[in-house]
Amino acid sequence: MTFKLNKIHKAVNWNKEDDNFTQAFWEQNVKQFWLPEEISVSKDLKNWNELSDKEKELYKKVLAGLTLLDTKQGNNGIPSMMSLTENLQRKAVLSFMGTMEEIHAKSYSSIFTTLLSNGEIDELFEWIESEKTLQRKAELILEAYENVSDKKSLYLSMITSVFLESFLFYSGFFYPLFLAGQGKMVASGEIISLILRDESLHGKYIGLLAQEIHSTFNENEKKELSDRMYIIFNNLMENEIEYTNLIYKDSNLEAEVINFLQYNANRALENVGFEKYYKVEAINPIVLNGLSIETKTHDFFSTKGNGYQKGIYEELEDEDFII
Ligand code: MN3
Ligand code: MN3
Repeated sequence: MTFKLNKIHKAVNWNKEDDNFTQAFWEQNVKQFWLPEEISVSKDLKNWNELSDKEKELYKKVLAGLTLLDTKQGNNGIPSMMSLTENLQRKAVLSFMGTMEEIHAKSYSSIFTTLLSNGEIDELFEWIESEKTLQRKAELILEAYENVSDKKSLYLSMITSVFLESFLFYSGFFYPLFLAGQGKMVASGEIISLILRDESLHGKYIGLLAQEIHSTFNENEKKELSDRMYIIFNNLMENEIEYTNLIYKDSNLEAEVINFLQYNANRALENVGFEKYYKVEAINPIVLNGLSIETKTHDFFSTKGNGYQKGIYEELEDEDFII
């Protein structure tokens, strides 16, 4: 059979390093692998029944909002970035991260199925579809993810991904961290901590890829892209504040959550090589404690929750990612 090849098809070769950080990220991602089935959420049932209706309502809603974000990240964000990434080791890291997004999305359902009735779960998923600030957030993100056709749009898609993972998630993470820090809903809080640990790795990796692309643009292009980045940033923040004020109303926590969002928005900008944007107040120490990798489970990176230890993992440090 004669056959004309359209191009040369390459196979991924892990025997040499394509760059000096991707293999380290692969290893760390794989070490962090976890499944929701490893954490027994039923321990939270007693606690759950002691929460007020308003507290339950808020808890359900933050997890529902997070479910939508992880769904979009797994189904749209990662695939769109993968499609324009040429390097095969990098594609593999992104693919693994995409799988983790699906595991994150599924882990919220494992919390719901333990705590809620089928009717309540259906209602919650209907709420996701009817809540305008959530739907708008998804649209703003998809606008970047679905229009990836060249280097500039790939860059903006990566920036948006870092905003989602290092900033938008935190309006949702706040409340589980706040409760777990007071000894409430601790098992569900462990799931959130595992997700947060993954997102922090993802934000760093995609931030590095974005910075590498950024370095290839000329000054005019950099200016144009930074203007477009801040438009995306401000649109997302404006919507996030509206969302936060809505779901956290009656909790008296709105201002603290918005401050926490701004703190994480600064970290997201740093991940992509930009200066901090907000001057923030001190973060609630209960929540900050949940964020810290050194505290909570003593060695945050070596355990999978209180009393659960699958393997001995090396602690992830910023120095691991100096390129
Ligand atoms: Mn995720
Ligand atoms: Mn992620």
